[in-house]
Amino acid sequence: MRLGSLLFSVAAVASLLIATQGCAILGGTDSTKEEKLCTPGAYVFCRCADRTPGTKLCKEDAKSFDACMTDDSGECVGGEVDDPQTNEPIPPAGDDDDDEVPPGKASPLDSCPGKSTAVQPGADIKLEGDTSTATGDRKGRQGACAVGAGGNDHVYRLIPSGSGSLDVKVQGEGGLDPVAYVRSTCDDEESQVVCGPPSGNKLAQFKLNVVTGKEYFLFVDGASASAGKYVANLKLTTGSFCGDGKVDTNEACDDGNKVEDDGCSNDCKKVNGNPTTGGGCAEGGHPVDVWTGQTVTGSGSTNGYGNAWTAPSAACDTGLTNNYQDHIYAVTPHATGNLVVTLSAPAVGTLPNLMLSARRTCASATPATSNMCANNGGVGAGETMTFSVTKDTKVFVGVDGGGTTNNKGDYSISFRLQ
Ligand SMILES: [Ca+2]
Ligand SMILES: [Ca+2]
Ligand SMILES: [Ca+2]
Ligand SMILES: [Ca+2]
Repeated sequence: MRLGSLLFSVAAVASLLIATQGCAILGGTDSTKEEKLCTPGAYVFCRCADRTPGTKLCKEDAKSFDACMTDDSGECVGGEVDDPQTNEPIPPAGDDDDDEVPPGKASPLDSCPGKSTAVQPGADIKLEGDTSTATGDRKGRQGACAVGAGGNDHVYRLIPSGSGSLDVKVQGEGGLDPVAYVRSTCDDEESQVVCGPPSGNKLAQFKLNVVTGKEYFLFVDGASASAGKYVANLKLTTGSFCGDGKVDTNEACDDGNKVEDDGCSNDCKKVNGNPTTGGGCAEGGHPVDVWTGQTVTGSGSTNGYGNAWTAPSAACDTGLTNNYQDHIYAVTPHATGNLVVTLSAPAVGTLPNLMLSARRTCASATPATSNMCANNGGVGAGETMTFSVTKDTKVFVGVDGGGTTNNKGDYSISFRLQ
């Protein structure tokens, strides 16, 4: 109410000034500027056509939003309408006092997607509740958190506005012996990503790497059907990690997932597998990042790809047409030096008669020099090539068929920058 009376009581000039600034920030009257509307991953206020207040998530582009959602009935009925509060940031949970649920209304804590909770880096977030009045019963996946079966629980929909390590501590009081777990999909037990098991001192805790803009569903549950009051403390410390989708120092790759052998391993160190990006220049090549003194290993196969390089290298295969299938790597060296690429036998079976070649431009073999090629051995023999690379300038490496027969198949490869 204080804001309302302020707006109506101050001088008209001041009101006009506030309004004008508001428009400039939102880009409403000055569409020539690329203004940021919001902080990616943060929640802002919105209002539904039926006047219910809601929240919506700012997307990566800082200009658009997910659908406006209400706490208790999901997506707005009839869409969203403008309101003086629209696009105002929502403070982190625990700062406001509107946690109380009107009589007769179900609490968002009791069902998926849970109570929307902004998680801002560096903020101490305190979530207090009592599961003895909860109505939903979920449990952790097989393992330490499966003891949540039978005890009612609360669910929070966490939206981090930074990437980094999220520290979660849930302290039980009275009868509650807490377990806490996080899922990536609220109503899918199998999507659990971390478990804070019960402990002797009624403290369930864990750390979890989170990515800005993604949603995480935190369950505060009771072991052995216990229920009661709890205090959950959350703190997000920003930082880079394997799985944040960005290649950091000493990472060979980072595809942001937890799938092995899809072209980037879970530890971000190996490039095993045959991703679609290895099929040719149009997809940009299978990404590999190399750092001084480090060797990146990979396993792969040319079986699943087409013949992207018909003349792999002018130096290697002068003027000849090459019909063999190939796998193209896009290698980013993080220092100027020499790149050593080695092809060797696969884990199972014999290395086919394959060759290595490299290009400075993916689509053209012309500028390649003679050392950007290795085609010396036959079936079972490895190949090695060493050539100069420039810091942050991509080079393309093709594993291709060599010789005169049907040359394709499985191999191991390594990239070393020295
Ligand atoms: Ca439960
Ligand atoms: Ca990373
Ligand atoms: Ca992966
Ligand atoms: Ca080829």
